[in-house]
This record gives sequence, C-alpha cells and structure tokens, in this order.
Amino acid sequence: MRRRQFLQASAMASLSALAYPRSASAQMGGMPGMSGMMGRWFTSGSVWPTGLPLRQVDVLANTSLVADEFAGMLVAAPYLASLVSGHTTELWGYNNTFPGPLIELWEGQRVTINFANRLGLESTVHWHGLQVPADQDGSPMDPVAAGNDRAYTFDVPLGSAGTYWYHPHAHQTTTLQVGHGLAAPLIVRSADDPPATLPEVTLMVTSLSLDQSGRVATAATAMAGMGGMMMAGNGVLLVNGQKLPLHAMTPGATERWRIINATADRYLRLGLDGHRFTVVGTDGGLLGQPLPGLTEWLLAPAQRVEIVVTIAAQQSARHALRDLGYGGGMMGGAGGALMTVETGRGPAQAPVELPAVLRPVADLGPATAQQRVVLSAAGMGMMGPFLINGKSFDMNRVDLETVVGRVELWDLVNVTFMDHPIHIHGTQFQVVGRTVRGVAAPVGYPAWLDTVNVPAGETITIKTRQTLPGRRMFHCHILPHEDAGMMAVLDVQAS
Ligand SMILES: [Cu+2]
Repeated sequence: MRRRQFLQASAMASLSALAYPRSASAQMGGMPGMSGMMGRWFTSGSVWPTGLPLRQVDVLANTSLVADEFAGMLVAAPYLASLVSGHTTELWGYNNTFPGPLIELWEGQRVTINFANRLGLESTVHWHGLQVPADQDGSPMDPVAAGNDRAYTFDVPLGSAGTYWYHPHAHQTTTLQVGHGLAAPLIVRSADDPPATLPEVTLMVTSLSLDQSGRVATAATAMAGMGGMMMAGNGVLLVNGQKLPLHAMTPGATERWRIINATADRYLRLGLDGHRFTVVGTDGGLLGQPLPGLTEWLLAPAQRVEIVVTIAAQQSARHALRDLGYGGGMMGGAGGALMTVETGRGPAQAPVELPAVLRPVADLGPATAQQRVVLSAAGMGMMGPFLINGKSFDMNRVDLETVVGRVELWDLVNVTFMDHPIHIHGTQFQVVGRTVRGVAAPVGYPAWLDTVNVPAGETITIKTRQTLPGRRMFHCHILPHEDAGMMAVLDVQAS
C-alpha cells in the first residue's frame, strides 16, 4: 500500500472502531444513567473558574553546570491549592505544582533527578515511554518508601525526541497518586526537528474528582480501583490544571500542540470546532511525514499526540478544542470542551508550509519471535478484575521472556467487552497488524508508540524490541485496571 493510502486507511480504521463500544454500553441497560448521577454527585458544589488565560506548565530548572547534563530535584508532597471557589484542595504535587514541572531534555543528555518522597506512602517516578535502564524506570518493584530519597539517573537515547510524561507507579496506588495530581510532562528535544520553527504549546490533560467540600474524592478513585469497574472516571477534565482555559492566537496562526492524555482512565476523542488539523507526532516522536486533514484523533489514556493547528483567519472568533466522546466499552459520555481558542483583532498571519518530510520511522527489521498476550476478565467477563494471560499481577512472577535486541511480534488479544490501552515499559514499538472479529483490518501508519489501544474484541499486533536488560512491566493504562492486577512482568535477558 502506498504511504498516503496507508495513512488514510488508518484514520478510517480508528473511526470504524467507534460503533462497537456504543452498542456495548447500550447493553448495560439503566447503568449509564447511574454513571451520570454519580458524575453530578462528585462534582456538584465545586464551582470551577473557567475562561482564564491558558497557563504554561512551569519548567524544571536545570541545576547542572556541566554541558550535556541535566540535574533537577522533584519533591512529591501534599500541598494546598485553590482550584474551586470557596475551598482549598489538598493535592499531591511534584514541587507543589499541578501539573508537575515540565522536564525539558535533549537527546544524548545525561540526566540525574533527585527525588524526595514526602508523601505518606511509598511512591516512584516512572519516566513513561523513555528507554531508561530497568532499575531507573520507577517500576513498582523499586519503590521509594515514604520519607525517603533516591536519585534517578539515565541517558536520553539518540532518536528519542518526543513528548512523554512522568508519574508515580507504586504498587496498587497509582490511581490514588495520579488522581491526587502527581503527573507532569517531559519533552525530549533534538536539533533535528523540522516543525521546531512553529510556536509550541504543551497541553497536559488530567482529570480531577472533587467532592462538595473541594476535597479530592478518594472514594471515587478507590471504588473505581476495586476490580476495574466498567465506568469512565467522574473527574473534571483539566488542561494544564485549568478548567476550560482560554488560549489566545493570532488570526490564521499556525502552532504545534503537544497533547498528553494524563488522565487515569479517560479516552479523549479530540476535535477542534470547524477545523482540520495535521498530526506530526505520536508517543515516541515525529511521524515520517505529516498526516493532514484530520477532524478528530483518539488519544487513549497515557498516549500523546503532536498536532499542527492553523486557526481560521477570522478575527475575534472562538473555537473549542473538545473531547467528542468515546466510550471504549465504558459508560460515560463526551468530556465536552477542554479549551477555548480565541483569535485576536490583529491582521491575519500568513499560512505556514509544513515540511513534507519529518523524521524517518525505521522498521525494526524481521521479527524472530512471537508472543501472545490475552486480555481477559475474571468471573462473568464483564466487570473485571481484568487479567493478562489469565493471571493477575504478581511482581515475583515472570510472565514473558525476551532477549535484548530480539525483534518480536506481539499479538495483543482483547476478549473483554471494553478497550484496554496497553503500555510496555522500556521501549517504543510499532503497530503492524489488526484483526477485527477474525478479519484482518488496515493497520496504522509507521509511528512510535509506547501505549496502544486494543479495542474490545480485537487483536492488535505490534513489532517490539527491548534494548536494555532487566524486568519490565507491561499493563493496561486505565489505572484502576492496572492497580487491580491487569499488569505482567517481561524479563529481558542480556543477549
Ligand atoms: Cu484495562
């Protein structure tokens, strides 16, 4: 298939996946109504300010005086924030910010992050999507006890420029910790970055559930964590910690937006009112060439996308970036408007030509091994808890084995009634196959992913390779599913 057809087929494929989950949730009878009722319960009484100018996430200062090195300090601790009128909210933050500070790195840099855990429970910092050594990956096997410190040290691989994020990955409390605000963006930069001439905006999407006194509704997170209920989160969707912020643009301006789905459990089907946009990058960085003319993009929990937006040349106009809604087999509707773009009164900016070629996405080469990963549910197959290859997570058990450098095909087989976004630590992979109800369907475009959505009833085949030895997690990134055991261990042996 020629490349353009390939890309279009993929965009179509992601649209065709929509019909199934809707019918699945319709089968649940009166329960969607219950979900709506709970949504009101957990958010009523909290009046969120909207329409404030979009804030940029604070950048973590580099305290290293040595060239090609980055050093920084992260303190995870509870702190009080004013989020809704009339109340203060205890969040858990990195350096008392929500989201946490943006870590900006360059390919080839040596990185040292000193981490102080001042939470009341064990935590870790997981560098989601970055290829770091297994013992620096912040996995649940490697917790930092409450009150303790540790240093994370790694080198940023060449070719890894892209949009990432970091968050806690502690055993069974990831939902709780991320749900209290612990998550932050991380960007790896490269001198070879054709869209770098464009103004850039980082949009970190999180969800937060507050009760009527403005407290983080831990009951909601704990309940969701009880076995992975088929319910989308009740939280309010926030962009850079704000509800429905206002982003000012010059009429006709072109910008590069890095969008991070840092929610615990929400699919984001992104659209910009009245506009088409161009995708230029996914989890692991740039595509080989721009993918233009899109009206929507499905961003599963933990995924990132880089889009280029040219806003209409009309002056003083408002357009919403919104979540158009995608159940993924869960109940819960569209998240609605996430951010308002408002054009000014100045003269329209001239259109910007994107480079035709971005950065090659190389094939990993012929696969020499195959693995099968079956996503299933215990019990009646509806409510979870969800399993991987028939088992619940045990960090002392090895579930799959591989060897450094070995290229493998993994069949991710979803026999449950809902979608699961599967994340593999320590690598970036490519989607090479897709089977819908036994029939091969068009697969994606060549792109680097560390998290792939496996729709209900489908099989997604990925080509993957680990470059460093050690034990790695792979798991569902709907965090209540992960906490309830939808996770497994990949042992990567030295070659
Ligand atoms: Cu899941």
